[in-house]
Amino acid sequence: MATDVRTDWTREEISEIYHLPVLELIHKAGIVHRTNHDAQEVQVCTLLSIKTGGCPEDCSYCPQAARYSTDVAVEKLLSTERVMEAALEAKDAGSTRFCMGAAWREVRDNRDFDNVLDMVKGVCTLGMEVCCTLGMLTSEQAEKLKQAGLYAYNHNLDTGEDHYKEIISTRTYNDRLNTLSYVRDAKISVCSGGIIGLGETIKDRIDMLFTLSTLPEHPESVPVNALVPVPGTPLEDLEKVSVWDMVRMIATARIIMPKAMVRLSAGRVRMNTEEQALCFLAGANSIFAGDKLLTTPNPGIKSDQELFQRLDLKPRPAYKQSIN
Ligand code: SAM
Ligand code: DTB
Ligand code: SF4
Repeated sequence: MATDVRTDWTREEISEIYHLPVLELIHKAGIVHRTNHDAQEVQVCTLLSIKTGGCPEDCSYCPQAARYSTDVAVEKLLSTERVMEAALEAKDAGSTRFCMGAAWREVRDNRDFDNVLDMVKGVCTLGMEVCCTLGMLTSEQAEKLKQAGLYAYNHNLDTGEDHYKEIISTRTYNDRLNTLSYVRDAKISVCSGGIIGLGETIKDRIDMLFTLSTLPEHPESVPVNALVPVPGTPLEDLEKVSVWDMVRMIATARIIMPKAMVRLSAGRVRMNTEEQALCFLAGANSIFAGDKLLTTPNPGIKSDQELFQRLDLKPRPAYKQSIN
């Protein structure tokens, strides 16, 4: 029962779950979580920005969009050596997934892409799950990434379809969905989630969860980010989302996509141990470690070690599947 994977959820059903009394919601999500995963395990992932800033898109939350004036300095693509150093360091610090991010609208078939393929091959040899987030792809580019050994591709829906237009004008929701389908067709593991705190309504959140959970197959990985408001971006003054909103989002994702890894992603710098514990109780089972996400601060390794000790958590191994 709790392990049924359904792709025919309705918005009404999702809304009903989202609006359950919050402790009831956490309890239900906890049962689904324990039926499908070892709830003591949390996967530790590391992000690396391999190409920073100067992005032509207008995502209104993003410090890397060229059109906003932020503190982010534009950098060209890192060398494969630099990337390998960072990946080794991440592995030594206990990470089992390494995600390389580029501030690109889309991948172009040029030398930079060839270099990224080399980076993927290199990081693969370390036995970590290799993930990339490079913007839009064609199906041929997805194939090439697969052949290089890419395990997962991150491409977020960010918010519900109606709200999307308020946040980004330089591409459409359908563009995002197309890339996700090329990734799926290339047999690459799909990572797709969103951000809360973009001024969206609860209906927008439910719309996003509906789209994710009614894809032909659920994403294997669903990051839930809280907006990190960055000075200079249009969303710099938006209010911090309440931890209860984060909990509702995580728990609902856990219940409707029981086997997915639900990642407590951006926003942990503004959460204390107790708040993060609530997110794990609600079914989150992964974090990004290291003192930087792509460009914004994240809790350091030491504070995460304390978090794991305090909450009796253990790192989840690479490539581990859900149980049942
Ligand atoms: N350029 C590629 C793209 O947009 O698909 C990949 C990198 S982009 C920075 C990856 C994701 O980071 C975005 O889809 C968004 O969900 C998240 N992100 C960016 N800025 C953020 C912020 N200020 N707060 C929270 N999440 C953010
Ligand atoms: C995701 O959903 N969150 C991560 C990862 N996927 C690429 C990125 C968060 C970025 C936060 C803003 C920054 O550090 O630039
Ligand atoms: Fe560019 Fe990605 Fe930032 Fe949008 S989220 S501006 S596509 S780097």
